[in-house]
Amino acid sequence: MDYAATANEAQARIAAAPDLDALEKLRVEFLGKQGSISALLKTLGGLSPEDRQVVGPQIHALREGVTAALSARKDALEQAALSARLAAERIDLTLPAPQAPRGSVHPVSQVLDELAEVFADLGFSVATGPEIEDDWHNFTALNIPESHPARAMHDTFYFPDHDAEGRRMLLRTHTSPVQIRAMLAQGAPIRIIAPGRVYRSDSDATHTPMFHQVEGLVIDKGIHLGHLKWTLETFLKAFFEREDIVLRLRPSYFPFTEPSVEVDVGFALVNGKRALGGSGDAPGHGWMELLGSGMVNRKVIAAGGLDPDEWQGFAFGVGVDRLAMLKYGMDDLRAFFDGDARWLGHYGFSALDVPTLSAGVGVVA
Ligand code: 2NL
Repeated sequence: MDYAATANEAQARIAAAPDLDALEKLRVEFLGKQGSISALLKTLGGLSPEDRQVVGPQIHALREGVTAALSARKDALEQAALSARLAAERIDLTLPAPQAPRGSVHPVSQVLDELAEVFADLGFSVATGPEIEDDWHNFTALNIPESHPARAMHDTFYFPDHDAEGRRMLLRTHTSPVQIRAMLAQGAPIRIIAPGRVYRSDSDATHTPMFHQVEGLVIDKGIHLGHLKWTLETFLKAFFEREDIVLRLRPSYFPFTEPSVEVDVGFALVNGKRALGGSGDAPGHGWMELLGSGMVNRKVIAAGGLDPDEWQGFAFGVGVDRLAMLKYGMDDLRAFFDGDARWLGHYGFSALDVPTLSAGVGVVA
């Protein structure tokens, strides 16, 4: 038998195997239990030792040659399959990526950023503090004692349990306690705003049980009502981006300020909506109550650990949600906190619209 010719023929068929299935069939045909080369190996047993010495190595060489050829073809076919897969599954990075859904900045967050920017320019820093407060920081330090009617006015959410020191805990009804904490922690002089969430048990078309407030506090020597008026006027002009903002100061009462001043801003009716600007006394105009403020009560300065004969100050408070509605034209407060993505899509701001004084704190729609 011509083993060399058999080897050549087997090699040629193996090299021509089109895929791994065909290759496996060839392996079975040559080397399987019933395979042709296996059959040749079995014939060795029937040969004389002399013949076996001659034929044996040739058959073994044939088997090794075929085994090597099968292995080489297998590698080649697998490599080709991998190359084909890599070519087919290649990602074309030059294609534009599909637009990912983008979130937007809530108007309250936007306005809080704008307030921080405006007041930073006036030398104020931002102070924050806990939303769960004790009675003393929220009421007593602010000259609102236990029996004071203002406590009932505040419609406070109290916690059922007292803290480790036996203090009654509550959800803060204003951000004033942050300012008390700042006075105690850093002393005078002080120029801070305290923005954040506050809570009152109150719920109707114009009140939500959680809302946002910003308070401001200035403590220094020789501070008077003139500083208060200039600061609020400068703030409102920068925030509403109008030079024609006109203030009207009216006497009022808050336990934490003396004297206390309610601040109204003149508005005009434009297309049935109130637009701030101009004197409220002009024909077709009116006054809108916007801020509460006053000179810090001596008792509150003392509660903040300062000597009221040495330090004076003014303070103010204003609703952030109300400022946002006035500036950006929403008319339903409750929609602010519904979490409706469609509302946010309409009234939300781009995260890239960072308010700056140089570029304008407002956003052109
Ligand atoms: C309002 C009234 C006001 C203050 C808040 C204040 C804080 C300290 C001391 C004194 Cl630590 N006063 N805050 C003063 C006057 C008015 O808010 O109607 N807010 C919406």
